[in-house]
Order: sequence, then C-alpha cells, then structure tokens
Amino acid sequence: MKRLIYTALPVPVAGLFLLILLMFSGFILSAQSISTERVRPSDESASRLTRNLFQNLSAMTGKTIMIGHQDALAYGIGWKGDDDRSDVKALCGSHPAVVGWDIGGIEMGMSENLDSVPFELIRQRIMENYSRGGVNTISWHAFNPVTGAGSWSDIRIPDPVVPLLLPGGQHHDKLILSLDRVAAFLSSLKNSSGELIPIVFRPWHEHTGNWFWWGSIHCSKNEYIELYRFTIQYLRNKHHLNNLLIAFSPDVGFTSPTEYLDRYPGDDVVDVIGLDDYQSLRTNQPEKLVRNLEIITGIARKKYKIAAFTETGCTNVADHRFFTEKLLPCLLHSDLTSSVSWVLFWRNYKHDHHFLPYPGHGSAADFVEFINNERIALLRDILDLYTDTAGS
Ligand code: BMA
Repeated sequence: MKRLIYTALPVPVAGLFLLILLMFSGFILSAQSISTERVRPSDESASRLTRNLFQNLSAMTGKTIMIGHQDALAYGIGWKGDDDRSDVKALCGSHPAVVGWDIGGIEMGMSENLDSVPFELIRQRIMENYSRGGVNTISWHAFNPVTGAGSWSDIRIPDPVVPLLLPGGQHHDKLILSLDRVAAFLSSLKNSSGELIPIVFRPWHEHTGNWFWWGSIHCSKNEYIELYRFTIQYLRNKHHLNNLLIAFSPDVGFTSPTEYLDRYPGDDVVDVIGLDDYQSLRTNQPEKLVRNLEIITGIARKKYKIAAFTETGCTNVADHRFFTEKLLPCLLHSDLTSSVSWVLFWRNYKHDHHFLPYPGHGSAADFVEFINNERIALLRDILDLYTDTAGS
C-alpha cells in the first residue's frame, strides 16, 4: 500500500519532492562537514594523536565528565612514588581519567619541581598514564625568571617582570631560556612508537588574580596576551611541539563572557576554555559556580573548543557531603554546566593539605557515591581517546 502511494504521485510532484529531499540532505551533510572541519586543535600542524584527542574530547562533550587529580600517580596521603597507585584507585578501583602535573622549577634547571616531585618521575608517570589511555595536563608555576623567587608575587620585585621578558625587554633572554627548558622536558614525552604524547598545557593560569607575577595587576592586558602568545608560538615554531592542547584558565572574578575573554590570547593559541574556581563553593555560592561553568561552556560551544573545570576542590574535603551535595548539583545543573570535559581536583599532599579523600577519610563514601553517578568517569570508563574515532 505504501509503495502505491509513492508511485501514484504525479511525476512532476515526485520529482520536486526528490529534489527537495536531495537539497535537504546535501545541506545536512555540508553542515556536518563544516562542524567536523571546525573541531580541530588551534595548532594547524597538530600531530595525529593530538587531533584525535581533541576530536574525541569534543565528541564526549555533554555525555561524560572525566575526573582529574593533580599529581595523582606520584604520591598521596601516606605514600610516595609507588607504582600503579593513586588515592582515587584506592577508593574506587580505577585511576582518575585525567592526571595533572606541574613543571614549576624546570625553567630554573631544577631536577625536582616546586613540590619536590622529581621531573624524571613525572616523565615516567606521564608516559604510563598515556599508555593506559589517560589524559595528562601540565600547569606551570614558573619561578620569577628575573628575581628567582617563586611564582607567587613578590614585594621585592623592583619592576613588573612581564614587560622585561617580552621581545625587546631587558630580560627576554631569560624567558627564552625558560621556554627552552620547558620544551626540552615536553619533547622528552614520547610513546613507544616515538611519537610525542599529547599534553594539555596550561601556562600562565589564574591571571585574573594577583598572586602570580603574571597576574592582572602586574602587567597590562597587551603584555599578558603577548607573553601568552609568544610562549605558545615559540614552543610550536622553534621546538616543533605540535602535541599541545592549550588550556586558558582564569580564576574567578569575571561575571560575563566579555569579562572572561578580557585577556584571552586568541583562538589560534587556545583549545581549552578553562576555569579555576575554589571560591564559589567555599563561600557557599553555588549559583556563582553555575554561572561560571555556563560562561565557559557557552564560550567553548561557540568557538568549537573544549571546556574544562581546570582546578577546584574543598580544602581537606572538610565538608563530608561536598561531592554529592555541593559539586554534583552544580555540574549537572544544566545542559551547559554538564558540558565540561573534566574536573581536576588539586593535590593530596598531606593530612592538612589535600583535596580528595583517601581510605579512612570521612568523605570517602561521599566521593565513591559521586563517582558512581553515570555522568562521572574515571579511567576505566573512557574509550580510547587517541585513536581516530571522529574521522580526523
Ligand atoms: C598550591 C599548593 C602549594 C603548591 C602549589 C603548586 O595550591 O598546593 O603547596 O606548591 O599549589 O603545586
């Protein structure tokens, strides 16, 4: 009967119908290819693995929120340097999907980072995490290259440092030396086939605060942007590091997309629209966290980028319902908030400085319940992020 209806259509009507159908499907196909075409890392020469990672993260958006933990595989509460160990695994049976690292100190030629984690161990753990399918993200608490002091702003600084480091500045050579040392480390991160391991690199973070020497009161908007752009372009062009996805991660202090983007260095040097926010939940303002997450995910969506909650946590997880009653409702508040690709908790350094529970901790049960939510993913829950599943 259905066939009859079609064949019974007068030929010109059927032809017109077919034409409209073809035009429509052509439109859909071209719209799809445009959007796949746009889902590309900011680096036009990004390596195959890096493109795959970016496209797979993009494809996961809105479905899964990965859990990340700083230094997860290097140490935890009551242990240091053990193989195949993390506090998350001790509680949940799997490592986190994202592991954060920090290379502050590499620019000074140190063999351990600012938190006394040997760079050799970091390198080894990054390679292991990659081979298990995890994501590695690296922040950089760079020492002040002029004074040699830590990254936290230092009242002894005679002059703002950033302008001195820029091309033409009196200490530009110190920035070059720092970047050469960063590059030497990043270039050593290779997989068993000799390919560079994709890294989410997160330099010059929390610039909206004033605690780092690159913070907003220590340099002008143009100086910050120049520092950021120079860093990325130097690593790419001089050192051929085409394995980097770049995360821009302001702290709180913005109330709109325009304010968030005030010192944004440009779509050609940013892949991840990030947010570091400890404050909103600490001060009992979940609506602020929701707003901030909606701002970053909204921007990421428009720009075909990834959004990530690049740092957060409740100090010592003192609130024993933090994960299920404070954080999760914000993450799952809306279609936008749940479009962050990952949430990274800060490090488990010691009993009075940690951001995830460990066995025996009063928040352990709450964390396990949080992890069991179907939208939340550990390493065991994610698909292979480095193979070409999105047609790159
Ligand atoms: C801070 C603290 C410090 C640490 C720094 C860089 O938040 O954890 O102890 O030195 O991060 O990792």
